[in-house]
Amino acid sequence: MAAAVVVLSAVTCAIMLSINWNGAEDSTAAPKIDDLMNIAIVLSTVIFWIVMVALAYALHAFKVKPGDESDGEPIHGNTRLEIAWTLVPTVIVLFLGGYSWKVLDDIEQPADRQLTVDVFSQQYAWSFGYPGKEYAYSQGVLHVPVNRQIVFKMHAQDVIHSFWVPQWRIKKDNVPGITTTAIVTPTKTGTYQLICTELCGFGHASMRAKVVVEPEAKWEKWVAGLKEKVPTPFMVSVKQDTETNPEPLERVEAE
Ligand SMILES: [Cu+2]
Repeated sequence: MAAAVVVLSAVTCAIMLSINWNGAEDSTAAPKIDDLMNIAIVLSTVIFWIVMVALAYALHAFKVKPGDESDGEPIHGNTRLEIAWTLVPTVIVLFLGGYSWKVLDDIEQPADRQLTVDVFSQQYAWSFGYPGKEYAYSQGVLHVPVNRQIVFKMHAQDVIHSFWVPQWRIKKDNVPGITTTAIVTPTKTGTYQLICTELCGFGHASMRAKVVVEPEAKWEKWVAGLKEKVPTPFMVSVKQDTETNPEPLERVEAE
């Protein structure tokens, strides 16, 4: 049985780990999150096969004999086994919890020269505000500089949406009334898709935006060329958002 678990786990892990689940790793967070996911895959695969092999063995070994109509024997249980199947999952869950905590902490470590970008989500569109540049505003397209830590402040206008650029790995819900934050450091230039990944209504599937990661000088030029300013209702929504984000208040008053 142990040999069966080892062989089946090895084959399944080889297949699962060879698949590139989330595309290129284009942020500092991506390799860390992929490592975490790979560890979770290996652990779940081994547990899956322990359960399956034990189940197959039990189905075969304890099958009732033909003609046997008697009740099963009353069995008290197996204390050692029960302790084992309580302790082992507890240790695994605590390990994964602790490891995830460390990964998230690493990813969110504040870097020098953070850049804050406001993200406005509504049924079914994304738009963006660039502070420090007189609240320059872009709709449907997000530009960010490469190799700079970006703090995305999310402001949902109606229902819950979720911010996700697969190649960055980071995914964050946008919740009405609350400012949620996602911290991302893109490491490669290129064009990506921002995808809404929380079912938000009829047009959810088409709620996407273009993301351009470019060298900082090019990004500055692009922001400087933006004509629109963040519309007042959006600035108000920033103000109405959570009390944990006092910074935008001044920006509303400044407007
Ligand atoms: Cu959506």
